[in-house]
Amino acid sequence: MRYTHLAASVAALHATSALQLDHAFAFAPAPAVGRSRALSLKVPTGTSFLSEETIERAKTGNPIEKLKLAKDGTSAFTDVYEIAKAIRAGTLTWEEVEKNDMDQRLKWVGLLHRGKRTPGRFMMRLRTPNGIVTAEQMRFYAECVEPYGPEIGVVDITTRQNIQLRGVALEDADKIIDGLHVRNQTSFQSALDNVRNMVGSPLAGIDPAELVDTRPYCDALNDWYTIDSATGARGNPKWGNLPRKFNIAISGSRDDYAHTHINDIGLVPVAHKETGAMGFNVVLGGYMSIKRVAASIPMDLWLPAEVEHSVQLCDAILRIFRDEGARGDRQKARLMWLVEEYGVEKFREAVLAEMAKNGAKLATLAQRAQPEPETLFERRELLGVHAQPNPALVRVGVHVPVGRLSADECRTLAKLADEYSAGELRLTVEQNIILPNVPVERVDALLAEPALNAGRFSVYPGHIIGHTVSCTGAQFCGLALVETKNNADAVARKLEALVEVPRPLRIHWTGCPNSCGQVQVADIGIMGAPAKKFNEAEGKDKAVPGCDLFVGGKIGEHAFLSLEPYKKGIPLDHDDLVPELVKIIVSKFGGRKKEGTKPLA
Ligand code: SRM
Ligand code: SF4
Repeated sequence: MRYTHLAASVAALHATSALQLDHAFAFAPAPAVGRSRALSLKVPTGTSFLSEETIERAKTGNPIEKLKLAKDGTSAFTDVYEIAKAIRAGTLTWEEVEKNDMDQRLKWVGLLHRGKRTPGRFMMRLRTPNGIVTAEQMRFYAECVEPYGPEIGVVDITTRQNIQLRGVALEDADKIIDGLHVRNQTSFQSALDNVRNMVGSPLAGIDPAELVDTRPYCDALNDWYTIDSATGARGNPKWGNLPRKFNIAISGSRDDYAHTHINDIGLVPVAHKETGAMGFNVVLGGYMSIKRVAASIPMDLWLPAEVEHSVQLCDAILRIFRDEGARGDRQKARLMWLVEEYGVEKFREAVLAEMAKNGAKLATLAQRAQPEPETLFERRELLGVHAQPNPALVRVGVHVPVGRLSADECRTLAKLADEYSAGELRLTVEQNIILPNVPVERVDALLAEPALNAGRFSVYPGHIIGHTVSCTGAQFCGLALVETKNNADAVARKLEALVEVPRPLRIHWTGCPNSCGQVQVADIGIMGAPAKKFNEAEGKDKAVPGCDLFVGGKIGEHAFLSLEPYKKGIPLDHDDLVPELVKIIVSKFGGRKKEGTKPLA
């Protein structure tokens, strides 16, 4: 049986499901904003906001454009309730859900069908603005994934300081969404043609070298993007039909922990040369993909550090991108292509005109980019124990191997946060955790906790293990050429045992050229790729899982993307890969073989 999209029956179903929640998920009272979408007969869709001209281009556009015109992605805001309810009632199975809803439109509520690896099960991508989560939210994540078992019921910290829940069955999705909404979080509009998690500084508000506290910016931008201003509900049709994904990052210090250079919009904090007022230089168009990897380019605009201005800026850029961005070739649809089509100066003019139309003050718009500081600055470490402005408090960075958490581990982190950091946890784009505001007199007790010594977590994991990042890879991702997370963790441990390095060594793994694991920013990047190896039994070379290696990416001030592979087609077998990596670590990063290990081949 196929389900039908009848808004009235959806409304009835939703009303019932809100009343008949079982006790699988614990709920708190609903907050005033960010509640789940109230259903009505006539709701605007993403396409309702497009001009005739844009719709015409979409009609002859790529298959995703046609799919969105046939039925809007925003339909998922309500369909998810209908589908979940029907599956629970036994009147629908997941196999009967319309294929484009299953594999594409449900992405508008953050549900990504992992059809190739775990048919019928979803990854649910959340939005955690500035990467801040509470102990209570951590426990909720554990509760959500636990029923799916330890193999697929896991939680990942992502490279956008965000959370993904795994193993999710459709019949539970509506309850998880409601559970997130009452906790003032959402999974809405987190995948496909939507703006991703707002990335900020993981040290916001606790940093002696802070230039801007990024928290209010990330929160305001998250709400601007996901809350429908007409209804106050999560799910904003105004941005329901963009031409492509879109990334926004706000840096809070000279460290650029948010990676502004690889985001479509990056706000880089810098003081005004004459007035000394704090503000942001705006950079545009950074992105990574199979076909092209590009660092951001300066927009030559400085905005005073006011939340209102940053929302006006993003609103203007996103409106232009929504209506004018390419709807044909998806490989040429990211913001950079539109900026290049305009030319930076003309694009700047168009954005400022739009901001002025929306009420931005002219004095705000008149400023050109301000000079960035030239004094030496070393990007600071996030793991370990570090001072905060208040001498009575410290931050403690905890390594979470390749960002993967079991349900039990989520609860362990929640307990640590409750006991030592007033229930707060910070996520980093390196897929780790920071416990903020730990009282100095409690640090020894925290460092002695069994969870930080006997399990997978640690505060001092070592220069290599502690700085290994990995995308999802073949365990769950259908685009992956290789398995990444297990390999990344195992190889890091082997390298740590073999070599000493004088500083943290950032090794990033990514399972395919989409580069979700950002290999181009890494000291050493490992990207899944074809390789061949001599097969003894057959007496000839045979295709094996392999990788290309990238060397020399830089982050922070003067960031640099390593665009060309340093070496291609290395078999992923650790006997082949590890010696290659040791050679690179010794020759390029001042590494030294440890005593008692075999000499290099
Ligand atoms: Fe990504 C597509 C996972 C950060 C570039 N990314 C995917 C999909 C959705 C593909 C799929 O359907 O399976 C992956 C889901 C796998 C899964 O089951 O988790 C996926 N991307 C991830 C995550 C989870 C990697 C991780 O383990 O941390 C990251 C989630 C971030 C988040 O919380 O939203 C993730 N992806 C990135 C980044 C890094 C960043 O944002 O700094 C990039 C490069 C930056 C960028 O986007 O410019 C990135 N992902 C892509 C691309 C290439 C984009 C393009 O313009 O072509 C794709 C493919 C696409 O969009 O067509 C992609
Ligand atoms: Fe999947 Fe490729 Fe992204 Fe890794 S880089 S999560 S393999 S799309």
